[in-house]
Amino acid sequence: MTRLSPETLALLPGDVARPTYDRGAMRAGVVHFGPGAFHRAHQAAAFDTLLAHDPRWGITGVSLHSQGVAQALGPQGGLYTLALLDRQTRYRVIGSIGQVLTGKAPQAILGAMAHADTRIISATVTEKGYCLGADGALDTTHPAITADLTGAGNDSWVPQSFIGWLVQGLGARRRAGLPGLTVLSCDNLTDNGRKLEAATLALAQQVDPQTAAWIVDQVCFPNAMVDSITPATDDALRAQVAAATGLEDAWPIQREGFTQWVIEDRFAGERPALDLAGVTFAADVRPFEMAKLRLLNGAHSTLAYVGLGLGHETVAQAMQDAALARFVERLMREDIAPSVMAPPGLDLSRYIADVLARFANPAIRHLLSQIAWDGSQKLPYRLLGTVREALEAGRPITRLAVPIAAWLRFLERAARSGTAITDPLAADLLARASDWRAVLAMPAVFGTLGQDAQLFDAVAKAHAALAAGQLEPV
Ligand code: CS2
Repeated sequence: MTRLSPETLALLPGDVARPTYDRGAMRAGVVHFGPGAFHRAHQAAAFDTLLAHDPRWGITGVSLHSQGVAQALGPQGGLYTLALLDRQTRYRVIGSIGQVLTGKAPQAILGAMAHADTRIISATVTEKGYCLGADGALDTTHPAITADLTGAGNDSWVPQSFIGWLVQGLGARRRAGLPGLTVLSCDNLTDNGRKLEAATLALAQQVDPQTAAWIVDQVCFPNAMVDSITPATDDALRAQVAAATGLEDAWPIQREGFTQWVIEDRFAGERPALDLAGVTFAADVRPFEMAKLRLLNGAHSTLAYVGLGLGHETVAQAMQDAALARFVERLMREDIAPSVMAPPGLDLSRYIADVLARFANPAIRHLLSQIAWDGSQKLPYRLLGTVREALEAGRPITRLAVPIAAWLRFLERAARSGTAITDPLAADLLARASDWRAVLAMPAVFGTLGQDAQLFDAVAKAHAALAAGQLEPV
């Protein structure tokens, strides 16, 4: 079968959307770390829309630790197909990614970051890519950060961590006399821009104080909230895309029709006109982040750990389980919503109903096991902040303890059956998993909350209820 590429674009059927701009005239205004599915489903599509108006906002992707994306997109000239899963699936070929660099070419990465065309360095490196401790600050005991703390303030240093790369890339810009730029985090962390700013400065102050001062002066780190459900690519999608487009695509992407991107209006220099692609610029993104992380992602992780325990495979299947769907809705409405400050103009009750309808969408096969990845990194942002605030306000945490207990049981099952889990703390978690109390005592995940007697009690009850096949402790 013929491969998707700039030369074969014209073979696409008329109903498949494709770049309407001259890709040859595209310049790379963005260097993006982590060009995985979430980025390619969402931000790259927004820039693809913007490129029809302004050729300066192409993207150079950077995959530090894997070759897969570069290998898939290289022969396709950066092109890939996005399947939009609505009542009727629509297909769109995205052209905004010009090239993908890998960690094997550090000088090329540095060259891209310190290029005059680059105005934004953005990231979807997932929670663990930030190397933060439970307090949200840079974890200086993290092996990649320990290595980067010996980094030199010159162009030959090859950093290990994403934070190290930011310090190095921004340092190279400073040394080249280039202006600062905007560093845009698009990951699911509360206060993502501020946390990234603090972590970058913490490392820069140690290894390159001149660059640290320059960052304070010249670089902005807006907060941002990104939302679109993006199930991982599988062979079924590859086959579906081949059938619909007539071309072979090594790595197509799929996402739900819904998409939202809210960016804090805090740019260094020019702000791209992403509003043309439906992006909202807001003075304060925190209320949007909080509503999304606590309600949507909190409920997602609950469905994942409780649902897997009940033998469900996908989010939509778990939502068909009436008792589980009812439990998740009550959790959102009665336990999470009171800790969420609604963004201006957003009706929380309506938001909850919309999120639940998105979860129930039968057109989306979103594996619970995908959401269950990296629990130690996700739970603090998705559920533990809500628990902490509920405790402070004297609200009950009976139901909030259920997803925590379900995660502990998920770890227990994995340890017992010898199944590998994806989590940067996997070894420690699995070593402790046979006794949930030992996991709850891990400060790297629970901070001081692990010592809270009320939480301990609620988790014990939830754990016992789940073991007895009940969702709610009585
Ligand atoms: C999911 C998210 O995998 C997960 O942990 O909860 O990726 C979720 O689909 C997105 O945040 C939705 O915007």
